[in-house]
Amino acid sequence: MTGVTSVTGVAVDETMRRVLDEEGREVAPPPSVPDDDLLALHRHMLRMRLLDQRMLSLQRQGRIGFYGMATGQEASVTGSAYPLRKGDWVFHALRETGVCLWRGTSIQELVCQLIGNAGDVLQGRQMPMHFSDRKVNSVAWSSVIGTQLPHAMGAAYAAKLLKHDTVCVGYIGDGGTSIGDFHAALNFAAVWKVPAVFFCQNNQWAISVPLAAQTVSSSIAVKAVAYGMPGVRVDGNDLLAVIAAQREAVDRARAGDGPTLIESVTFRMGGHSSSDDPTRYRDAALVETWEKRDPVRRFGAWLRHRALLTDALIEQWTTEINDEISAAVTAAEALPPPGIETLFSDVYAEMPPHLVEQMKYAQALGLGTRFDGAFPL
Ligand SMILES: Cc1ncc(C[n+]2csc(CCOP(=O)(O)OP(=O)(O)O)c2C)c(N)n1
Repeated sequence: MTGVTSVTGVAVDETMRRVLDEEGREVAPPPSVPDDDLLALHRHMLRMRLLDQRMLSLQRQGRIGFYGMATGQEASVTGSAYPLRKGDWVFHALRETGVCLWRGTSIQELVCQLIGNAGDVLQGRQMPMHFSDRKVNSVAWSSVIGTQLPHAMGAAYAAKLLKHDTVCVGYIGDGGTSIGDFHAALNFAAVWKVPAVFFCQNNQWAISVPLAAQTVSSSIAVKAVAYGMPGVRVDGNDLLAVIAAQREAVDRARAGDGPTLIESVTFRMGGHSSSDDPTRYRDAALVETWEKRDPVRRFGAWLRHRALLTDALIEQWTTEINDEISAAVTAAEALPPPGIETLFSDVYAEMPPHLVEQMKYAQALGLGTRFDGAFPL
């Protein structure tokens, strides 16, 4: 183990933790997860993968404006969601919509948000893919990267003051760690010993900027040493290793022992978003190397060694998921834009008379809202 110890005596482990090798063979004891959950976790990663393919195709057909894929990062996303309880809070960004889906958001709700229609839980007020969902404790986020971490830290501080038994997980990318918010959040979180986990998906790229141009630290996990909190480096394409690391950090936070920084080492297989062409700035050979580390295939191989997974099951899931996506798209595309009254609602507990008057006027004119543009991000 390569390790560094902070002045507070907190150890930072820079070894990349693994449970499975790239062929899906055990190299360390797996975390305890019931068989039904193991299958549900695999199905969820497959669902994320198929959803990405279908949504990208929808974007290319001009039926949605913008999409951000998590292809290649399914284990990192799913494994970080699994140890959380229903009442925990997630402060995520573009790459972690799969966390919401795991926690109960439907694909139809996501598609409605991508269109920004009457079925959108955010009522068309956010950019496509800037998804959040109150019913699964996923907090609204902005495009400004890194902002999720101070929000997570603040909410965790509130939870501590209120003596709530909840953990707040703030997600960030490798690029986001260069933002001042990363420092502010980690510093305060450690000083106040709040129940937070900072989960960095190091997917090696911040749009076209590679990690080496982002930081010359030996890892992202090692940055935790300066804040006096544990830093953990985990193979983000190894679902079981991510579950183990996240479970340890979440349990630690819930026990009142303070925050943890997790660096989940993974790779963004696709473009930064549907507006990006990664072939312009990175080698095909690098992408091929990471294709061999596919997280879905790796976990699937382990399940097969244990005789839990079969081709028939994969086929059945693929059909079910594709049908689910098709039905969601059909239903979402049939919905109208958000009602004009949503322009006025949710600002005041009781709408002031002048807004009531304006709303009635807009409704009488039959005004509607519609956005058909493409986003340049
Ligand atoms: C403060 C800020 N600077 C720049 C941008 C433009 N921008 C959007 S996404 C992105 C890269 C983010 O990379 P990373 O944090 O590694 O997360 P990833 O998208 O790879 O998951 C940048 C630079 C932004 N949205 N906010």
